[in-house]
Amino acid sequence: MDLTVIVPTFNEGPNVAELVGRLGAALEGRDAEILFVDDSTDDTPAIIASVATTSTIPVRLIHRDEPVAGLGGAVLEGFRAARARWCLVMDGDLQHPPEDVPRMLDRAAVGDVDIVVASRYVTGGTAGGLAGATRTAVSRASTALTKSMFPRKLHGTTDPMTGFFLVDRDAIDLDALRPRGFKILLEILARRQLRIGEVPFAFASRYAGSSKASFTQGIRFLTQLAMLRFGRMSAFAVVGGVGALANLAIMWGLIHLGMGYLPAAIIASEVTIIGNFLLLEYLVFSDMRADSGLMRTRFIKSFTFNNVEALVRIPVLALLVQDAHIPSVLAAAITLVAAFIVRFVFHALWVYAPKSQPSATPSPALPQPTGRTLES
Ligand SMILES: Nc1nc2c(ncn2[C@@H]2O[C@H](COP(=O)(O)OP(=O)(O)OP(=O)(O)O)[C@@H](O)[C@H]2O)c(=O)[nH]1
Ligand SMILES: [Mg+2]
Repeated sequence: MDLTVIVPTFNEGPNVAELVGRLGAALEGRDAEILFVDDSTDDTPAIIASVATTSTIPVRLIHRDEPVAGLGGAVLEGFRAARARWCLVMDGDLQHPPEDVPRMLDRAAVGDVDIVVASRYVTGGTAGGLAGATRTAVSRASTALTKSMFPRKLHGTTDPMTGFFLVDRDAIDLDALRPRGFKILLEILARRQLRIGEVPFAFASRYAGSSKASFTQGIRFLTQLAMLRFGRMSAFAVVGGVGALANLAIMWGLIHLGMGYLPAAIIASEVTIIGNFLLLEYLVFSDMRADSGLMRTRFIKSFTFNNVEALVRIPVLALLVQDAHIPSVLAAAITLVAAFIVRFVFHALWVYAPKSQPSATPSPALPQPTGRTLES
């Protein structure tokens, strides 16, 4: 088989017949299959099954009852199940015109690239289908930010965030991918230096159905970027830094309201500890939560650890200053750095340790794959 077309779908029923029909026409005479990886909560799987019976090319369906890692996880599952070595990934809402697929195949057939990216931003392409000026600006800005963070790996592409690309599955290390959220192409390109080819395409409007893009997806994307570029520890450090600032601000506010500095410091610390825990849950360790038991248990561990740490750090500081004669500011810095490292190790290995067998997308006990800093 020459080609597997992977289509991730979430409640795209009204688009299925149109997509399969146009793909069938565009791929006439080629040995290709369409593979839907579906996380729908509506009747989309039934529609796919019925369209499959009249399609001119083979249609397969993987329906995930327990979706792992959203859109990116679906595409990864598609790569694993694909019958062909070359896989084309496209949206199920016809924003990616099936008629452009032959041009992508022709580009790959030249034989000098591992991946062909269909770009909205190369000469000849357009992003007209992006709804509204805000979406366009967000897309442009995040593309620039992403490219600046991986200047070498993304050098060959103007559109590292597109969901429309053709890739040689043998050129990517599926086990190294840790998809989170929407941007699977970024995950692929940032992990390993690939030879990239590009063809322009006109991004269309949605054919039917509704968008799954959201503000939450935007936050997920920024975390994905930070983790890919700097590793999990840096995301942890950012959260810690934000917490420290919040701590001081709350303390300052309470003192201005007339509270004594000690109770103010205690309240500020406890509020910050709780806030930090929530940020860790939803940003830094979101991919490890599912396998690490109850949120309540994680909270108790994290809360206890941070309070014990605060209680232990001060006497240690006194020891360093009085007995080891280290200057107090240097001693404070040493305790803070040590506390940071211990806190990270504690959270990564204990609070978020997998309880069950890893589910479909492996969640490592060590934050290694996502945590690894990547060369650009
Ligand atoms: N399997 C799976 N597919 C998803 C999921 N979320 C989105 N999709 C699919 O991914 C593709 C892209 O999602 P869209 O909602 O079109 O995102 P978008 O193109 O940024 O947003 P619009 O411009 O409004 O269309 C579509 O085919 C969706 O059905 C998911 O959690 N699982
Ligand atoms: Mg879309």
